Amino acid sequence: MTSAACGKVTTASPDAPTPDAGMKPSPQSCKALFDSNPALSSGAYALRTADGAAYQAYCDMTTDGGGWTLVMKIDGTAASSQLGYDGALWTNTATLRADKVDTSHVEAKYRAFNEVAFSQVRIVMVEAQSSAMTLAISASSALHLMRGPFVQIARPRQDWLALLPGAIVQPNCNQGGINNSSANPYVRVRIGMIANQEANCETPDSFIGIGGGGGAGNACFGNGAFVAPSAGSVSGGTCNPTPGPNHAAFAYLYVR
Ligand SMILES: [Ca+2]
Repeated sequence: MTSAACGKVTTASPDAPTPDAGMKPSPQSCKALFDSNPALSSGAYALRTADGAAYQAYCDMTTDGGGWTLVMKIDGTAASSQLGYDGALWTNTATLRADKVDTSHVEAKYRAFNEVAFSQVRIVMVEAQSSAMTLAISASSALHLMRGPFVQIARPRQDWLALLPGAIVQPNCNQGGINNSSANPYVRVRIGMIANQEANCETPDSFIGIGGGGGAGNACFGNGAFVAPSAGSVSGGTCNPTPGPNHAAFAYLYVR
């Protein structure tokens, strides 16, 4: 006996795959996939949008409970990085190297950034070693979150600094958040903490996080055409009472 399933003719026998297997809609997130089968290994999987369109995403199925969807990779070590604070990719629907679905150190923005709803964000920062931080933030997509206003994230200063061992920022302000913005000549960061030498958050000259930017024309950096790393930390130059180097890192942005 034969039956048509998903356009394919299937012969029913004990060895044949069940006709339903090919018709099961792919999940909308790595978390949904993980929940359906926690034994899956990390790698590229087919997800679908709310409208049913299929696309590929990288799923981390083992770290910190598994079920993490990789939405962006930010190369703070590259002068050509497109993911600094003012990069259009943070707030538009375009993707970047979305066909390269893996964890290689190549900057990318996946369709999952625009599509996957979540209640947690995980930042992984890689320099000499790899460190991670998980934030409790809910949104219908990373795109929706980044298109929105500033969202404060109340975490201790040392939690942010732990992302990048050896990172130095100024002593005050210590304001963590999403779209953590101030205009030039001060600094800004898409997801991270800003800091200041004054006892307020009005003139921050340092940050740690991803989507870094600002600082052009800042006297603390010599009034020049300063370019902040898109992932890493900026110490505040001569406006840090305990100055130190800036750090450029490679970063992963996951959601779950
Ligand atoms: Ca300042």
